[in-house]
Amino acid sequence: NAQTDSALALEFVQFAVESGVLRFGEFKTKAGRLSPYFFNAGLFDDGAKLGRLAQFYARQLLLEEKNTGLQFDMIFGPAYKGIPLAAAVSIELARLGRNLPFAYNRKEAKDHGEGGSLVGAPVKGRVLIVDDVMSAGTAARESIAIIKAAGAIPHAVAIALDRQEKATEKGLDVNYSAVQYVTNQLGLQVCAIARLTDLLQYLAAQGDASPADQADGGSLGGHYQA
Ligand code: OMP
Repeated sequence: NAQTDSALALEFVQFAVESGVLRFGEFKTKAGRLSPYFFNAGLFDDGAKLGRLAQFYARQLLLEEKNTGLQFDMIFGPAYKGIPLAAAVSIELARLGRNLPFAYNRKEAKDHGEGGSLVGAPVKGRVLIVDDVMSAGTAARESIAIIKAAGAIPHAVAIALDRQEKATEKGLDVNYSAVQYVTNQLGLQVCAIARLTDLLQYLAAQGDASPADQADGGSLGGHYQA
């Protein structure tokens, strides 16, 4: 699964830093972990940035297709942040000649109108989940459950950034990464445009030693899992 292309990854990290999406400081993640950096995909907040972001996802997906034979029948964007991402990636893939059905969920089920909590194309076949970041893997597990409940096959997850952190089970850290968990135990292919190691490489190349020095296993609170 280590299909990350390092030139593409470094180009992407630079784009994220320049867009203010990737920031350094002191943050707490959803899993309650302290982190010296945070990736806020909500700050790809104009049409040009969103379009460029979609191009990175599409390039990564085509690379996975070439290297691993990745195939999928439709695209799913989990609420909320996955919705514009999956929409933008769907548009970009169609532009590249791969037009596929697209769906997303709402967080609150609707009791009138079309009803249900899924919107868009029928969720069936091999589904690609498009989301922003994987940390402990909780968001991926939730999307997988939604797709299974719809009777479809969760097949792959495309993310912009793999933080390379430990998975959690019942709220506790385990000794393998979230990506390993999703890949080996849940059977999905994980496609990340960039990973923490690419971010560290980018920082080292910038000659900005401090965040890279900080971002070792220790200051990542022991959650880093290569
Ligand atoms: P997990 O569910 O633990 O894998 O965390 C993934 C989610 O955490 C993402 O979908 C975001 O909502 C959020 N997140 C970020 O957006 N950027 C980060 O750098 C870190 C997190 C996070 O809270 O872990």
